[in-house]
Amino acid sequence: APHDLAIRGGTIVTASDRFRADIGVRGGRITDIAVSIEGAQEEIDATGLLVLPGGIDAHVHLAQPTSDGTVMADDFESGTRSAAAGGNTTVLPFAMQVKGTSLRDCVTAYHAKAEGKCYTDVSFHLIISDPTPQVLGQELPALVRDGYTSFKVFMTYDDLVLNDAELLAVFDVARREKALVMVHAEGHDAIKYMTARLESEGKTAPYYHAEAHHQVAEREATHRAISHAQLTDVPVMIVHVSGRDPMEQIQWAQKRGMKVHAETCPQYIVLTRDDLKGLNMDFEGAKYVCSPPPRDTDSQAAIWEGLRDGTFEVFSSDHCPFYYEGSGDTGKDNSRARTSFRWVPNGIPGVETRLPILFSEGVSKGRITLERFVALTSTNPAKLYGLYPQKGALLVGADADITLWDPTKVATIKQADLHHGSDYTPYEGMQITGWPVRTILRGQTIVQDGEVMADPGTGRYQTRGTSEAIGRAGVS
Ligand code: DUC
Ligand code: ZN
Ligand code: ZN
Ligand code: ZN
Repeated sequence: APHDLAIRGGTIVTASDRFRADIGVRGGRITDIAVSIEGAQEEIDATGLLVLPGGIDAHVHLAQPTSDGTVMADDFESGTRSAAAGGNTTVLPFAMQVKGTSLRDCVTAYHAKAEGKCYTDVSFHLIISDPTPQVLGQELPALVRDGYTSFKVFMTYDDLVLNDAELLAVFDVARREKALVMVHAEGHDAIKYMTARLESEGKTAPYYHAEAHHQVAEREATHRAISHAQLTDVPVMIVHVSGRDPMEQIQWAQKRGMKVHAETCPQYIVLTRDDLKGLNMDFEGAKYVCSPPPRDTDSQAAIWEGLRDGTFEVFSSDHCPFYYEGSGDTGKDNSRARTSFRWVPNGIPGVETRLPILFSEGVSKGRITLERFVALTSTNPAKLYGLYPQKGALLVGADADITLWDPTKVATIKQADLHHGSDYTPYEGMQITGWPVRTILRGQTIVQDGEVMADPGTGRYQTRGTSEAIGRAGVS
């Protein structure tokens, strides 16, 4: 047979179009997209299903060490298994520089952790925590040229925060080397002030994390990041935007033609700060502690508007999984965290539920179109992070990374059904319409109906090109 694989009878959806066609695959790549194609060794009947470019989750944390003894609940094996089960074919975790160490050595260490473990393709963003002259002058430029074309900086956290001079210096390297900077925009001093004040008032339950990480602190930092980007003349990606106030700063910049891109996440459309109250202002609320925290229903409505109107180009999970219980003091529920929200690890799992949540709440409920869903979850991340058109597109010559989606399948999110390492999901009990039924990586089925069909090591590392935020081509 001329093809290794034929997918017949489905509805192909791209970032701009939908149509009925068959897909032919050979050697891991799409060779044909036509009304009807010749025979294949493996035939898949996709009648009644949507045929989507595989999900690309551009923001996940796997196997990152923490400085406080807590442990990340996913390594590259469980994290990419969970991603694949959730309809993703590529994930972009972070290779984090530990202060006082070489960035290159840190990157090498993450490759060792990922080697032979991944079910999906992977590529690393860098996290710059120690912008020494050596890092800015040699290591970072060399790494960008080696295909690590994006990096994240933090405006808060004692271990990671950069001051304004350091932010400007890193942005300047991004401009010179044509890399995309991702910014965690929350103001460190404002958070420290709020944390101390709340603690002095005896307000230590996990809920108060949401007050300490105030939206005003996010708004201020977002504007500051935008100003630094304007001065250095560099495009930026503001990640995990949580609410109306920071979003308005982004729109302010975009209206003036500044090169400001933005990402949001599932927790900002389906959770609110009230979830951090747990059952009765108790420790259960720790299950929802992430940064920035979920806001309120007004912010949820604003985020939906931004997902529709293009303010947001990327929808990622910010999968940052911790155990709730864990063993000993390694989970969210650890002895220090019981004394104050300030010690609750910041992050929630979500790589497997990202696509179902956006599909169900967005497409099934008529808030966004199918094409927008594909743009936000696959095509735009590929373009903005230098993977397009090999990834993020159903085009002849592209990798055959394909997710078959049943738009009518009704499901309830349950921890017992998920493939991640964490011992809970913040989305327990959520009703979903629309679920991925088959995930295909370079022509090979890696998950079918929730069952893992491939071996770890099937996923490969992907060197990336320059972001389209920097070149001339646009994103949709
Ligand atoms: N930032 C992230 O991107 N993820 C989890 C925690 C954080 O602060
Ligand atoms: Zn052919
Ligand atoms: Zn962050
Ligand atoms: Zn994150």
